[in-house]
Amino acid sequence: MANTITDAKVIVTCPGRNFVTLKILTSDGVHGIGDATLNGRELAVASYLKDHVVPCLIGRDPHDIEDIWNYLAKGAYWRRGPVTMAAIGAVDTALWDIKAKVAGLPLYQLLGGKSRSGVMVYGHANGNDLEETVDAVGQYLELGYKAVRAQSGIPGLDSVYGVARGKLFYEPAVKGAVPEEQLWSTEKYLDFAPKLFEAVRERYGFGFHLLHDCHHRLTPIEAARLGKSLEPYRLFWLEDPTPAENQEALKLIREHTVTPIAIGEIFNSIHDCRDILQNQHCDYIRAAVVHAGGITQLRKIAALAELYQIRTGCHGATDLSPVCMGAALHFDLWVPNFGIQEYMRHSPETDEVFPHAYTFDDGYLHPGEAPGHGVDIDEALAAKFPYEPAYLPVARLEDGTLWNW
Ligand code: EZ4
Ligand code: CO
Repeated sequence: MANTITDAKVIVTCPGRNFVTLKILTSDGVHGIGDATLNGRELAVASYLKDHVVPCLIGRDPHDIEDIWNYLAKGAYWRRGPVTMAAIGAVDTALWDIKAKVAGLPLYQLLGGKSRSGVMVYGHANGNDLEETVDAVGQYLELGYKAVRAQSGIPGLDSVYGVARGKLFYEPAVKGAVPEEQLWSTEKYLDFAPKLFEAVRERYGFGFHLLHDCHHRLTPIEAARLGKSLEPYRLFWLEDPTPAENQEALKLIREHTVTPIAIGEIFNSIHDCRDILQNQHCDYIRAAVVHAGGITQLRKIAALAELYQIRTGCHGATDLSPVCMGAALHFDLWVPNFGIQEYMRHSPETDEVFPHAYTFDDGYLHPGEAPGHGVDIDEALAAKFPYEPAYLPVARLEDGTLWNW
């Protein structure tokens, strides 16, 4: 009898932070898993999967990945959007996992084999002030990282994106029934940022890649000014300089600075990327397996980017589960126009719930040689960590105006 999908389970677990995982079971006894986590909107994706997607999967051939993708993406009539695409991304990842397990091969072999021996990753250095952040960069270099992102507390601001609150593992979502509110000042930030990167290069030199995330906070002309002021420190990239709804903003930034631009972690469709890629308005595209509809769509995005020498730099924060990380590493090992992979270490509890084949060595991750994407879920352990409401913060300017977090 042909292999068919017999069941699919949606598992919500909170081993320190919330994750949504889809586990697809087949008549052959092979299962595949996919990440469906959408930070702060987890239960919406869980419902989308449970109530609207799983019933449509039962009885289908798990090998028909492209057809199932189109069935879910076009067949719903209501296209795109983060909830829909995270759900489709989870199905797609689980199906690629199944196909590779049935083939007895690590997923990267099905995509076209390896294009490199390891996946260069960047770590997140952060501190409450300039000194602490500069020290934190040094700690990552000691661990062997070839690339480090630096985010720092800013004089005059209480809490800033990217800075841990006394914890080893930075986690932007805050537990509670409603989002926390934080104050933001672009003036204070723009005054401080060049001093930070000057100090980092002065201390450690230029023998490693240095990255920074603006997290959608600036206006186009402010971003142009920042890019220009950071040119002497030769960043690998400046990420999300402006909110990406207005994609023309990148053109203005480009006219003023040669600091490379990375964008796309909140994109969920190839159509979000299309104009930016075709106009060469970024240097790195950050779309991720989970939020951009899985491997099936991500590789089309990468192929379009490749035409313009734009490279990939997949989002890899802690809210993207180890399942997404595993799948991303197979993609990264294969994709011809690979740039870099973000890597925020998960907590030990999360790593225990999601046993995985990927390993870190001297600044590079490797997806491992296990058949499939090499990541599984310990359901019994996952059940011990029930969902806890948590949200990304909301930002306001000092006069109370709502801003981009
Ligand atoms: O704030 O993933 O580059 N990384 C980031 C992340 C995002 C979170 C949001 O859920 O911008 O830290
Ligand atoms: Co970012």
